[in-house]
Amino acid sequence: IFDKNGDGQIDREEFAFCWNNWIKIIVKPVSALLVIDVQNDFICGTLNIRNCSAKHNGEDVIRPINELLDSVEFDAVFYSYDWHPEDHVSFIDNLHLRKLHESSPIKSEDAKVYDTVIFDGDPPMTQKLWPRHCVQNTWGSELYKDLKVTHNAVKIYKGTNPEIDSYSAFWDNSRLSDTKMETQLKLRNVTDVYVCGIAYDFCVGATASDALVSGFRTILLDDCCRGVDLLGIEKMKDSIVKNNGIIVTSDRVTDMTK
Ligand code: VGL
Ligand code: ZN
Repeated sequence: IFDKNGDGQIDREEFAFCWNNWIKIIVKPVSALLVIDVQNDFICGTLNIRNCSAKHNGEDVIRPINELLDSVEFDAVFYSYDWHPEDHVSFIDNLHLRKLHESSPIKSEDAKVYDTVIFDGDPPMTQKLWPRHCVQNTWGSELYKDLKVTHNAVKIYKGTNPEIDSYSAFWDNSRLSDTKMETQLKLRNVTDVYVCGIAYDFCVGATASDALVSGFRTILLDDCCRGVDLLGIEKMKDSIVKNNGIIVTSDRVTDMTK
């Protein structure tokens, strides 16, 4: 089935047949779609990714994600929220609240948005500085209005500790506390996670990486992601593939289940 014509392509129709009649029955995949941080601030608010170097439009993820939700029956759908308190460490306008470590490459008075600094602490902590975004219970942290939210939605909140940033929807960046994402996935016997959302090179990539570490079959939906920096996106994709993740466009998922 896998390469009948010797052209590196699989026979789609035959694969779909085998998938539905054999593979699914033997492997018993339980699927979850992880929709990462599809929130106002990243699409049209204070951290609008259009202002970042890749010049991506976050709104582009809405149509393919909604199509996926309409055509594929995921066993679970998770929506993560970047969910920061007012005094969060990642906000550039909170820089005056904390002390930088002497090894920080950039001093407080010179720091600009998107710079990386090192905060004082034990151990000292590297942090990229972002505009104030996704403050808890504000418009900016709400999901974008056109995104479909399913009846079986599980909501995951991250970045709630003012002192620690959290890109991954599983763990904070210092790996001190988890969000219950893994617990909630395991509770539902999920084996396969499909990951999409914003920002590809930050929260989406970090979530996919952690999903692989936790042993989930991990499928990144390339056309359902938008990011900050083109080189960052390429590096993130390389790292996901090196760690046995799969990157496909969403039509590969919708086709297979028709
Ligand atoms: C994110 C930057 C800061 C993201 C969150 O969701 O990718 N990026 N906080
Ligand atoms: Zn954030």
